Amino acid sequence: MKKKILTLLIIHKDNKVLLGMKKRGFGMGKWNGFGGKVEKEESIEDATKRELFEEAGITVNDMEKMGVLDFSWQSQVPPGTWEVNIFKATDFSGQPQETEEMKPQWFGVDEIPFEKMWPDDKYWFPLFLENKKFEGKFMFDDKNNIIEYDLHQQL
Ligand code: 6OG
Repeated sequence: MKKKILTLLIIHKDNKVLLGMKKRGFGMGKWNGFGGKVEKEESIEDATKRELFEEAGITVNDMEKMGVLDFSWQSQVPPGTWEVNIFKATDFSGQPQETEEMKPQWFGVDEIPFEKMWPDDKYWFPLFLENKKFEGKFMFDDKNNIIEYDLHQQL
């Protein structure tokens, strides 16, 4: 089965998170962290930083891996999995700016717009916000509803 490796980084600073409105392509119209596909011969960490700069114009030095989630779609032909590696950073350099792909915006941790995010986010975001590490998998139908999932905190 084919596996694609992707990255997702969320800045979490002073009870706020920086998300971006995806303006095109996969996930268009949803708020999400910044990220994308890991390229050949690129490390996951390098891809995470590259995507953050491309999508929001900022850079991070330190980041922490918080979780790994496998996503798959029931009717996907051929079957495959997206492995999304989720990172947190607290400090960054530069000023978040709108790009062709994303429009960044800060949200208070009590005002995260889950109804306009991927449906898996409401399951793992609470762990992320509490600095708990996690792993899991989610399967979606062709309307992006969750059919089944499994999520564990990593101790
Ligand atoms: P590009 O197509 O922009 O990379 N991603 C997901 N994020 C969440 N929260 N839930 C999902 O559930 C996701 N599936 C993919 C990974 C896509 C970006 O979207 C993330 C990448 O950061 C299905 O290159």
